[in-house]
Amino acid sequence: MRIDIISLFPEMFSGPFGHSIVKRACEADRLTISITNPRDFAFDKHRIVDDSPFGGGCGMVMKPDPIFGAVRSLIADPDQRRRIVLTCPGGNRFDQTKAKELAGYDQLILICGHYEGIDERVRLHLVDEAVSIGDYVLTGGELPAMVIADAVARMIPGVLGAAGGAEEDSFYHGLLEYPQYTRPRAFEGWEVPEVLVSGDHAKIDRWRRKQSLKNTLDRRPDLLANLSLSPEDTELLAEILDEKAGEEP
Ligand code: 21W
Repeated sequence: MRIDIISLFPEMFSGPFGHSIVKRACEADRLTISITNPRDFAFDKHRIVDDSPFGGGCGMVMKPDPIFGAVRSLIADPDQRRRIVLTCPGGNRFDQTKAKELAGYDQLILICGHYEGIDERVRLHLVDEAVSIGDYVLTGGELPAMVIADAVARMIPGVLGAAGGAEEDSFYHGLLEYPQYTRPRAFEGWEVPEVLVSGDHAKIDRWRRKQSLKNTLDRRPDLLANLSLSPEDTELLAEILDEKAGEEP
């Protein structure tokens, strides 16, 4: 897969993409990440990429032509499966389902907005979809693009090594994760749950599934509402509810 990021601040990406699994994915040739600066597609004397808004108002708006030029320069094969995504505070909320969906394309082009916004013709005539990473205000689309690229990269088959597949993730199966422990077995008097050192793997699986269900019920009941539970899950949930009834008489 190829991820192209269009940004006026290419330096911002060297840190995050110089580390972590994204770097390993690139080294393994599963993924190519490339940053393109729209300024390289501004052909006036001062290479201007922004201008004041028509109709008045404060702040600057990104001009459409450098962004169209940058995107067009990145389209090598018109028949490729490609998605052009604009990072935008008002876009569709990015989530794990979207990450998985975007990982299915051959090429993902992420356009980072900056300043007060982008000329609307980019959204109307260039972009397939606008995406937000949550309800808080950032200074630009660069951090969102990094978040999206990271989440998409780890969904590419073969990118996650033996150390933890995406199949085990929280959200992947719709539940929160179970608690994890490592050595020492007793730390400052706090012991690791007995079941985890029992060696009984069926029992351990059942305990973990129950903890996942309990965490989800306690902290994100909205996630449970959207799941179809197996008969074992239903049984575990009944146990959890029984235990709760016992705790709060
Ligand atoms: C913040 C851009 C505020 C524009 C019309 C009139 C991308 C983001 C961003 C930013 C405004 C994302 C206006 C979560 C985010 C992003 C920068 C407001 C003012 N419009 N996800 N006046 N949060 N943020 N525009 O901030 O580009 S994805």
